[in-house]
Amino acid sequence: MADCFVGEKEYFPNIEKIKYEGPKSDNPLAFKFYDPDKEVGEKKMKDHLRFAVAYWHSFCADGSDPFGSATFAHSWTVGAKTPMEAAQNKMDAAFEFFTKLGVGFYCFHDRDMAPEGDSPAESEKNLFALVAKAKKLQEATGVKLLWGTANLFSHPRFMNGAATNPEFGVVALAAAQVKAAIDATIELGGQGYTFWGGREGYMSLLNTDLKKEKDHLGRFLVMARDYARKQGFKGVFYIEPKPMEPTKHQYDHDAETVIGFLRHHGLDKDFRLNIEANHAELAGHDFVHELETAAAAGLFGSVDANRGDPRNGWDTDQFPISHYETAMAMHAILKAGGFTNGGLNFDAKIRRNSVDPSDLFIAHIGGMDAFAAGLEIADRIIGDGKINAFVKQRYSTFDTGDGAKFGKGELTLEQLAKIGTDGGYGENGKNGKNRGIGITSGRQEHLENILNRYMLGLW
Ligand code: XLS
Ligand code: CA
Ligand code: CA
Repeated sequence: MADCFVGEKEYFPNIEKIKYEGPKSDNPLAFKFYDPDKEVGEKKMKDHLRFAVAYWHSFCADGSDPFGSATFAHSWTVGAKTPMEAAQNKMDAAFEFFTKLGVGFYCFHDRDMAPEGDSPAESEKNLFALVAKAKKLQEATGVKLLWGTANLFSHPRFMNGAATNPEFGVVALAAAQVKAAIDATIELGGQGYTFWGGREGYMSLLNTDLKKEKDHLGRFLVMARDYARKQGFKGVFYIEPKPMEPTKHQYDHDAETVIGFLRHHGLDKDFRLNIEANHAELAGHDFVHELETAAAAGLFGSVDANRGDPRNGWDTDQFPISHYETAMAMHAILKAGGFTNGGLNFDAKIRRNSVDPSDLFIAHIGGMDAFAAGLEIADRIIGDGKINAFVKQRYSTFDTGDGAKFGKGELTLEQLAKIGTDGGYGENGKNGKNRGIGITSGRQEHLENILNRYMLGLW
């Protein structure tokens, strides 16, 4: 497969480019639903879904967890004489993987790509050596950068936070890292830059000045935005909400919280939300709730595609497999106009006992198929129109007359109250057909049954 790897060594030698073989295929290394060039509505599947691979889980994680050591023996680290050599090999493996899988994008943290040096200057030098290589590999393969970010949570210096750290020196070191990661993202033509507030939160209010920390976070993001724009960054900034873990409380708690924060700091023109399914679950929300909340504010941007485990409340970052969830998500995304700069980034990791090199491919294939199926179901929902027509009809009393005036803000409370008393809407049980106005079925079960027919293609 000489066209699928550009380094000297092939890291996945027994795996060929993954092809679409359809739902009846028994081949675990083939797509069952994701047919990249298939037209769905007005776009090809690949342009709707804009899949990205997460560098960190796929090429950096070693299978260790709090109870046990590494289980993955990555072929790209074996035999490397220095951390920089290992990082170069890892990048060859990553681009071979992207190409064989057939994704258009990837996402990375600075420290995924290059090892930390002995000083900020050395760390930056390491990063830019790898950025130069990534640039060549992007050109050779056509794979693009969806977004870049800085890892402001792994190093012990960030144990009390980065932009919200109680020590100024740590905030300054975080700035050095963010500045370099923004430069790297610009150099690689990144379409976005993400802030996930790794440890921007608190473990105890007894030792925390909450107001100061939140002010510092806002100030830091304004500075980062201004710097990136000055350097010519045209992409989108994202905040990725998460309610907890690793801190007890993260300031970017959920979509609604982040929307308020962005507006408060005047960041809502430059920032959008990157919604992660597992984080929604940790916040006690459905994935689709977070997507619709972001979209309703005009701030939907991108997605970290994964799933949690509803039984344990951890950030397990498993690959998405539920067609119900992906259908609801794609319906929300299509209603919001689809992706522009964003995409579906698989922020997901294989389990630590998935040690066969093919497992990484199979996991991504499953996730891509789940979203392709979700896209088709969402397209049926929209194309057939029954559900959306019901919703439109449900609010139709606001389309004309006084209802429309209310929507446009053309009524005072006195006027609205007068319509209530004199407008002929009746009292309970008198003018309404049944038990009075407002006693109208929400038809939830009926709509759920329609959805299930779309799910199975039996509409
Ligand atoms: C961790 C986050 C992280 C961000 C990128 O929970 O999901 O991986 O997506 O820093
Ligand atoms: Ca994430
Ligand atoms: Ca996560």
